[in-house]
Amino acid sequence: MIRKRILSRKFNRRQFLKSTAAVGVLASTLSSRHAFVGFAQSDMPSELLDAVAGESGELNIFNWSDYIDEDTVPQFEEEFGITVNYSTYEDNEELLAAVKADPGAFDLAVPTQDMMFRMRTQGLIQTLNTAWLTNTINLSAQFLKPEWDPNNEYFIPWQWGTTGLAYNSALIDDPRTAGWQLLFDGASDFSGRITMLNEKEELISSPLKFLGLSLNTDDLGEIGQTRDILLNQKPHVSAYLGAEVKPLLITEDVWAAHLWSGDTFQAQCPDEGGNENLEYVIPEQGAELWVDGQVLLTDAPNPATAQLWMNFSMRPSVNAQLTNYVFYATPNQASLDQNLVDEELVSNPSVFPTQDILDRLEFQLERTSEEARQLMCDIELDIKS
Ligand code: N2P
Repeated sequence: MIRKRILSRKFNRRQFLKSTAAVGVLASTLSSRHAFVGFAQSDMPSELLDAVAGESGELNIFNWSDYIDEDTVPQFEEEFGITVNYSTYEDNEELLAAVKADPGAFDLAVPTQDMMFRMRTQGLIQTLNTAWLTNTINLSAQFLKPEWDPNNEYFIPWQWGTTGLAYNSALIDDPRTAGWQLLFDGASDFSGRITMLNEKEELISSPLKFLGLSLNTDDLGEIGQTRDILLNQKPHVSAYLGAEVKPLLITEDVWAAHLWSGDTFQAQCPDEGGNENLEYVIPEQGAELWVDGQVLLTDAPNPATAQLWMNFSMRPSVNAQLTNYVFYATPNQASLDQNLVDEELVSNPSVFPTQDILDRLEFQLERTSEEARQLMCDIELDIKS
């Protein structure tokens, strides 16, 4: 069969670094020019800076692994004289457990929109001071007043993306790569060579989509059908994990993975020893669309400094730099309008899905049915035990 490339060419980190450096030059020219008139901090209200001055001078950030470019923290530290302690997690459950186990260890974290609901219900996050967050005006319309945060008072979007299928096109030449059938119908053909994401919301969403169902269904019969699919697949799954699959995809120990868009492109990146045979597919049956956002933890020791960071992250140049490095999509419309995001990313529908693709995608919302939630926990237990 003729193998159709999903990506016209592979992302190239060197090229991104070049464009990032160019942005850096522009930004520093601007800030030194405007520093004269106080530009560098003009987007930070003086009440915010005063509140920051009364805090410890440190900031404790808890974020997903491989989700920031290497210059962002040093830039913030240098501009504001803050020391950042940066820790990472691999999925939302790990984040939740860590925040509960050690309240006060972190100032801010970056859950996915559906985990934000859970954290809010459990009293783990607090409202933001929206008057301090002047750069919210830079956000794209779809992230202003979203269903999960109608007043933009809890959740400052960081990056967004999709959860789909990563596979090695040199090892798998199979029409089932068009969708979820590769990981389910094809599981026995690639036994021991496939991995699935660990978190139950993502794990159960994939067979729901494979069945043509909504990933937000509360119907117990529909959710129940995923149990058999996942149990049949289980003997062939080598692990349930997230970003840690990247080195295994690169070495070709794993041939196909249930994975997020940007992490797949990172594993593919030739300048970092990536594997250029990797492809990313948004399955034809549809998939999950998500946004990860920054939340202020209830026991944050430095709440003003955390909001200084959030406002900084919404500067067009800062958010574009993240996207250019991590290969996820920016929620910052001003970054796009100012052409700060590399064209190769903007024009790639696997990174910024076009409307016809978006029509097949769904955000995971709060599951209100207690029975449905319980059933998902039972299924997870069956799969993981
Ligand atoms: C970053 C993964 C974030 C994607 N490595 C999950 N929302």
